[in-house]
Amino acid sequence: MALNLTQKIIAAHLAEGTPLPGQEIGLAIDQTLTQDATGTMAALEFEALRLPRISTEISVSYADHNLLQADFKNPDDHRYLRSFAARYGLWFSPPGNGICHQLHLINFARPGATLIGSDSHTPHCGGLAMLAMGAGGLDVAAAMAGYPFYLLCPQVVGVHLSGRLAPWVSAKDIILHLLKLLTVKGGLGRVLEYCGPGVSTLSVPERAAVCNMGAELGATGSIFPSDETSKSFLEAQGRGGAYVPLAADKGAAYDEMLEIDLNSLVPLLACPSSPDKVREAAGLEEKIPLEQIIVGSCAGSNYEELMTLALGLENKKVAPGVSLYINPGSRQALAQMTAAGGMELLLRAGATVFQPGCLGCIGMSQAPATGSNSLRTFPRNFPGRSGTKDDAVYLCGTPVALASAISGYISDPRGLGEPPQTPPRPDMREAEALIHPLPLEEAAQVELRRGPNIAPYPDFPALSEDLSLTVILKVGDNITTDHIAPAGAEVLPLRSNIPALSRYVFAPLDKDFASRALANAPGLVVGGENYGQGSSREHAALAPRYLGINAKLAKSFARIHLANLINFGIVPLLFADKNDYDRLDAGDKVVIKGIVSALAGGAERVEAQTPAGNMLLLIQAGARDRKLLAAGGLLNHIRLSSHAA
Ligand code: MIC
Ligand code: SF4
Repeated sequence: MALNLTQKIIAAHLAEGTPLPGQEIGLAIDQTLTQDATGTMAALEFEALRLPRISTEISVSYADHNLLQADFKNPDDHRYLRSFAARYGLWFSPPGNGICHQLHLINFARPGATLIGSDSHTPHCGGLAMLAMGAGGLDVAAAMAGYPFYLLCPQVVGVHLSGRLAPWVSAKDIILHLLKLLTVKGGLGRVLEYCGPGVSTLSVPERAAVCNMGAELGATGSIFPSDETSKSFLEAQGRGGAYVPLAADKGAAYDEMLEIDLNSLVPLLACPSSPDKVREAAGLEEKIPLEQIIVGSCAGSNYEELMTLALGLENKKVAPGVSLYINPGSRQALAQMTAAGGMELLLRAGATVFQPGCLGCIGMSQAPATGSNSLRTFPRNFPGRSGTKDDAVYLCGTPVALASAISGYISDPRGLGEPPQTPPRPDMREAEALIHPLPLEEAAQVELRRGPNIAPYPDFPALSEDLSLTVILKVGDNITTDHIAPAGAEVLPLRSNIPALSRYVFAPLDKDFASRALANAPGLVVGGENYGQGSSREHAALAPRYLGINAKLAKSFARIHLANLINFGIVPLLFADKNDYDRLDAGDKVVIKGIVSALAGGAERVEAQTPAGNMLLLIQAGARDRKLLAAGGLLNHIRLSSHAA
């Protein structure tokens, strides 16, 4: 049977289940990545499994998010991660080296392999024909331990590309176009597989940028074939041996097909405060004055982008009143841009160059001023994520950022004349500062160095048969994990200290959530559609669980958040009749009897008694998920299974 590329990689890694869309499957995982904001917890979880060493082909621990050193917490966590990597056989990428996805693409990605990462933009490496997916830290810890990664087998949407991007139209415009078409929940349960003659016109970094922001569609993954362009990219990195040609078989079928004529795309941007509020840059001139522009993030900071900006600013100045910040994606890109003369051009134009890393994308510095507009080449702009309440963040590709930096307003780059020719990437591989895994005997001697901010991992009891829950909060559609477990410079250093972090749960929406949840436990949160979209942070499940939230009831859940809820024993429930959403309010008591028996018996629905009468609720959990939920979460389940064995 003719297979598409996604089906081929799934078939080659199938550990459990039948690979039919919607069925639960387990996949063998070749590589994992973690970053510091989610990785410390993932490392503690791996430690809890009490194994001598990781079992993957490659696992890498990156330090890229928590870069500010305002006190001991972030540097302590980095020291712990470095010792964890040395002890258990991971590569370690120290702070200053760059953003995990940019680094993984150049150093480790290989066509045909599977990758999961504790970061939602892990699909970036789909640009090199990997099946790369975001996951919660506990799932990544389990994969490092050699367990399969469980997910619902996705539908595969073929995205047929024809033509070629016009001058000043960037790869970012391809994905912004798709976001406009499909919205932030349009990719749910799907992998987007790019194909057609337009593929060969895109470089590997451009393909990766498109795959990266597939996360904003809620997609399970995004993938491009591997071809001569992939080969040259790998060879330039000294990794030609990793190349294999890979594409869908002739005549392979897709569950759905989309067509994009690249010639027809124009410069786009996403308006505040959702990546799918997309409109054309043209027509906005003079309308949106800017005080800040940032070129950076995993989706917009490689060598070619930095050089396009630098060459475009040659003999020009950044508009008065605009701060233009550059956050290089990697040390290598920064060194390449410097070697090609870009650094001098940027400095002469008045730009400020920061260290490689996530920085303002996750509110680790670079917060915009009150009441100002900020334009960023980042993947997401959820409300308040920049660190400033009521922020107005616009997202775009590098050409729009360049034109706007010169004018001081959001501008269409097509008025800039001929685009500059970017010189080929200088070879700057020696700039990389990756630390190799240690051999086993040496590794066993390494002492783990935990700082005082690392709190013991909380233990959770098994699920009770009867639940009498109080609705602690009711929220609307498209609630992000940035609402549930906010990021930013104040909170991120607490990611390895759940008691401290839990005080901030839902803080952007409701300052008293944590104290109310603790006082009224066990609790329930009621949500709308696409609940938990955005980042992979398992803290958005773990911290509410710590506050006594036992169940979440929504109209629909985002994929990674759903998996995280199950991993920490929070029962995910759906309204059988979505109109019942209107019948529940904060403070209501919801009683569900016999939930453990319902899970064990495979029941698809349970009845809940509420002040508005009885309601039917659907249990959104597969056969394996039900065991995890009954045990009180994945770690409890693993412990129970290993005792039984
Ligand atoms: C993000 O872009 O939201 C993050 C910060 O990279 C998160 C991970 C985190 O919360 O640590 C993600 O994308 O998963
Ligand atoms: Fe870092 Fe932003 Fe990319 Fe998340 S989206 S990995 S915070 S650069």
